[in-house]
Amino acid sequence: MSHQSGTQLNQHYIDGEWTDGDGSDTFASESPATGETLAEFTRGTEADVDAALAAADEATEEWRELSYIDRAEYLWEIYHELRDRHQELGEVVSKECGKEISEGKADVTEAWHMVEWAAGNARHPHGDVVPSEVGDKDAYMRRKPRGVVGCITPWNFPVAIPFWHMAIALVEGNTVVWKPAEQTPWCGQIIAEMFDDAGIPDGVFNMVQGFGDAGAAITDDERVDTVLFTGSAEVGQEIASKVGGEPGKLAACEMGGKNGIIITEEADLDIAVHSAIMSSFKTTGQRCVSSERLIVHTDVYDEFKERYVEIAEDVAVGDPLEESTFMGPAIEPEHVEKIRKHNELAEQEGANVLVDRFELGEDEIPDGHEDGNWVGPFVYEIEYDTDLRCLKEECFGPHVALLEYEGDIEDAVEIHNDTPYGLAGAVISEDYRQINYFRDHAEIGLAYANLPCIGAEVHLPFGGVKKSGNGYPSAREAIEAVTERTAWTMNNSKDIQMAQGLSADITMQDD
Ligand code: UN1
Repeated sequence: MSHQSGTQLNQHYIDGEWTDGDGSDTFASESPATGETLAEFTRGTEADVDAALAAADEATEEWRELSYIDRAEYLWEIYHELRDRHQELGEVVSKECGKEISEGKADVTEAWHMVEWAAGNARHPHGDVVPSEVGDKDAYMRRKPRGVVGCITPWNFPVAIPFWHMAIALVEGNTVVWKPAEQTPWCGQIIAEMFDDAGIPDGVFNMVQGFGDAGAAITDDERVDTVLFTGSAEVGQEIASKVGGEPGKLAACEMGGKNGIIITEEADLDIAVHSAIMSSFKTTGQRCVSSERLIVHTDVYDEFKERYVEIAEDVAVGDPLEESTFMGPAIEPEHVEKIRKHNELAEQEGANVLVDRFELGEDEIPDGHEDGNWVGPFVYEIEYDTDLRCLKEECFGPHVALLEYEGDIEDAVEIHNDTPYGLAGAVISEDYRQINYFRDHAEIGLAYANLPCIGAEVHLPFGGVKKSGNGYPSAREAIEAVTERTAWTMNNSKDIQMAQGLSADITMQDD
């Protein structure tokens, strides 16, 4: 059982030990739904990160000597614990990050799916047998762990995303230094306890609780070989550009989106409304795959608008632990302010506001939750213009633009692609030609047809293009970011024969 919540100060996990670390500052995990303190944590310093990196560095040699299958055994322990504690951990997720309970539990399910994928993959081939141009040569692609992997994870999937990063990094033979999001340290604590319970060797897994300064100390350190980051575009870009300047170091960053759904004149409007509501308001719009733009054909615009607005006016905001809740609170007061600014920006840019539940009525806020970070849907229509900031900047909240278009799917996709981001999107249509046009031309990493643009499964690549990512999505592709490839060629003959017709003759001066 976890020694989390309550008055006790929770610690870092470094080199197989729980430790207060070097600093004296502490911070609290606060419930977004009530404002109450859930637990207290020590705040990591550069010295703590230094100790964690030293431990991770030291542990690499022994860890990489284990077989894939032996490394995966530690993850299987965690897999079972995640499953056994599904309800309990789902509730912790909902309490700490405010997602309603089905989402809290889905976060834990997504975590064990990723652990299952990574640990199961230990028994699958990890390289290629490659034909050589020369008959007597054997050629292979082999993989080696990169070494120390620094993981920086966001609050909105506080159990799933840490495992996207760490399950794969560890099974592939790397050691890890992880900083959980400062908003969800309790989830971080429980995950660290699971690694401790699983008996993972000292130094292989390390967790430092803290803020951006601790994260920067991880990403800046030369002992880190790969940085895995999921979070905001601002921080991701900073990490990617800094790390890009350091030879031999790699950053795999997954960032946000300004995701769009196209609803064509051939759409089934039941599917359209359902998909759009899910994509806009699940997780209170705080998924990197949430949709903030609905691009709707003029022929179906009025009917879609009426049906969508009716639900957005009424969708249940409330206590995340109640099953009847659709939207929980926003993560923190600063984020409520950010959402307010985005709503105001849309109004300044000429939005016609259709739903404004930013300030919820007293009767909409559950009893005893008056200090929560409550926000409701904000829906507006605006004439598409490429210069509008409200159509380009990610709000990360329940803030949605309706854009009416005329013409064909080509016109809709042009509007769809007119953002600096490229993470997720959907097309709603009964016409396969329109669907396939979207599939082939939408500039995104996660594309859906007749579905919401949220809810990707873990064994698919997850990542975006343009400002949304730099090309190492989770699951199979994340292996590229945490391993080195070796081209291994071996001669079976006593003669040396070269590829490309290169002469292997050594000629002497008097030949
Ligand atoms: C995120 O939005 O930050 O596809 C991650 C999904 C989830 C992951 C979302 N599997 O909605």
